[in-house]
Amino acid sequence: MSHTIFKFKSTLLAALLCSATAAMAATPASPSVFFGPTPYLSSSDIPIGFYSAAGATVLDNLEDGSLHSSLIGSGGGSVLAAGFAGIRDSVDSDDGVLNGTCGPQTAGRCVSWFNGNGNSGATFTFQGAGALPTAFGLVWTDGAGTVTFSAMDADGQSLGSISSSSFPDGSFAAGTAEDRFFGVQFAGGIRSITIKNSGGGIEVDHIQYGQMAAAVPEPETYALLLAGLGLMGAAVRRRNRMGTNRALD
Ligand SMILES: [Ca+2]
Ligand SMILES: [Ca+2]
Ligand SMILES: [Ca+2]
Repeated sequence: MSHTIFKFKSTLLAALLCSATAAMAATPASPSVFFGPTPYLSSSDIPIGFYSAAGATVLDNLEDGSLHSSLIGSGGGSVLAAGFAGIRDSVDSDDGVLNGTCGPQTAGRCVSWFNGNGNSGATFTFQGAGALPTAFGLVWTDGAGTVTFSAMDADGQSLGSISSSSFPDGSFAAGTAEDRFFGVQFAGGIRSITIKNSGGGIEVDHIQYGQMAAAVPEPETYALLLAGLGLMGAAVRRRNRMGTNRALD
């Protein structure tokens, strides 16, 4: 008899634990989180909390004249190498000195990604081996009008977008005070990011990705886990007591 009761309780406990696990699994993936636009003069301006403690896996400043092999750039632009001295606008630190500029006055350095059509913008798609990035960003360095940053998940579904028109200074020189970081985190993996602006051309730099810090479980998940553990503890206590009673009988 007691064996049957124990078996019933074990089944009940297993069912309860299963339902708690199912509830955890059924919790929708955390939504995407957008970062920026925030001022960016060097990699030390990556927003706190954007990457896990390991930092960026790849941060491409384009100074070697090509896009990192784990990325495909599309939208009509390309790496803007030497020869476009009048319009290059790179991240400030890429010439080795934080001085409010990185551009034509610095021979052979200050390389950016440029598209003469800001409306087409620039898309960077991850094509590397292994898991998709869960944190993916870049730095907008020049353009005009309203700037819009968006992202796609592994299946090509939109992860949303953010827009702002408050920071472009309307100058095509290499000033860096307007330069802004944009990024997105998504635990389910990010396939690509896109940035566009509604006026003029567009320049970007410091295309970068990595893994976001592990998500902190929601309070409801903790409650379910604790409830499951509590049930298990109660069942064990009851089983021990029954065992003691039987021994006394
Ligand atoms: Ca500089
Ligand atoms: Ca650069
Ligand atoms: Ca700029």
